[in-house]
Amino acid sequence: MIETVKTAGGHRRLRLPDVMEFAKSQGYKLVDPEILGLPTLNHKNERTLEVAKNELVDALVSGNDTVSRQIVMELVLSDYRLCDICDDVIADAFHQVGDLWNCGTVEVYQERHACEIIVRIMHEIRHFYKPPSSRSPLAIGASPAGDPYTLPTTMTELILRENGWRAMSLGNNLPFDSLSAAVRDQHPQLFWLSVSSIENEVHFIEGFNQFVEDVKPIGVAVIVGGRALTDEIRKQMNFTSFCDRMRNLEEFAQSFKRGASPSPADLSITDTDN
Ligand code: B12
Repeated sequence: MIETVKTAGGHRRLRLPDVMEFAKSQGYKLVDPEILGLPTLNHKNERTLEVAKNELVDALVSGNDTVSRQIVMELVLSDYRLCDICDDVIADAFHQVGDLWNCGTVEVYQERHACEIIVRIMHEIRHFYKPPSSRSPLAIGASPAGDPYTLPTTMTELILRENGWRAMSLGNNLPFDSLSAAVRDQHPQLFWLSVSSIENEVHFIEGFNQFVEDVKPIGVAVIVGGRALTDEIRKQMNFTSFCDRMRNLEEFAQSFKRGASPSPADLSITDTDN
């Protein structure tokens, strides 16, 4: 019932994503996750997302990567949806860390270290899901030049991969010319842009609309999100869809599970269409 791989020495081995998929699909709870290299669960203390967020803020601010990992992993191994964990725990914890920094309670190094801890945890969660097959739809994305934020684009990649996409985040701070080259080289069905910070609005809008024009012949759908995209800015941008949180992205991504071919006309999960 669980797929195995044969090692060079002839042993059959269970892979983590296969065990995870089996346990989840059959409704089993992991009793000793440490056997799989995961943190020990604290079963007596099942957390609500709100409690988990507050505990995560404390763990991140004190630079405690072990506790941060335990909090996030326990949620991932429970029945919570990954998109809710991303929106209501990780993103909201960072909003709180930002407020603490803003009022001088948290140092810049603590904020930066918190980002390091969470990026590592997100990369670890990636390995919980089966690697997408070469027939899965391809999505690539990034954040634009002048945008130093790494968490939102990494999170987008994770949610799309969980939902069966071959998703690859190209990173942050990337100029539109280079993003056009990536789309021309890779021919993805979906491109996402996460925008948390805009240096110059006029240049950004011009560059973005030119990018969309450049990649039009490839037929890629362009989905955008991020805190910097105000209503005013969005009105001037020619994207296919806007998602304001990972929950919206999941709604969209789920409709294209299992290698189905997406078309821009299907991208109607937006909170705000233009
Ligand atoms: C970490 C951080 C940084 C780090 C980032 C490091 C890194 N490696 O990423 C660094 C050091 C770069 C930084 C710099 C600055 N920062 Co800062 N930063 C933050 C902080 C604490 C967390 C940001 C984050 O990653 N959040 C987690 C993500 C996942 O949450 P999110 O962005 O809300 O994303 C959600 C949605 O927007 C959506 N989404 C986002 N993108 C996409 C894309 C798609 C496709 C989809 C579907 C959805 C989606 O889904 C996500 C999950 O729900 C925020 C606090 C905050 N409120 O976010 C301040 C914050 C954004 N920073 C702030 C400030 C002031 C600065 C600086 C000006 C500080 C300075 N004096 O230098 C600089 C500006 C840099 C710049 N060029 O913009 C202010 C901004 C205030 C304002 N009104 O604009 C904030 C709000 C802190 C505060 N409370 O004052 N920062």
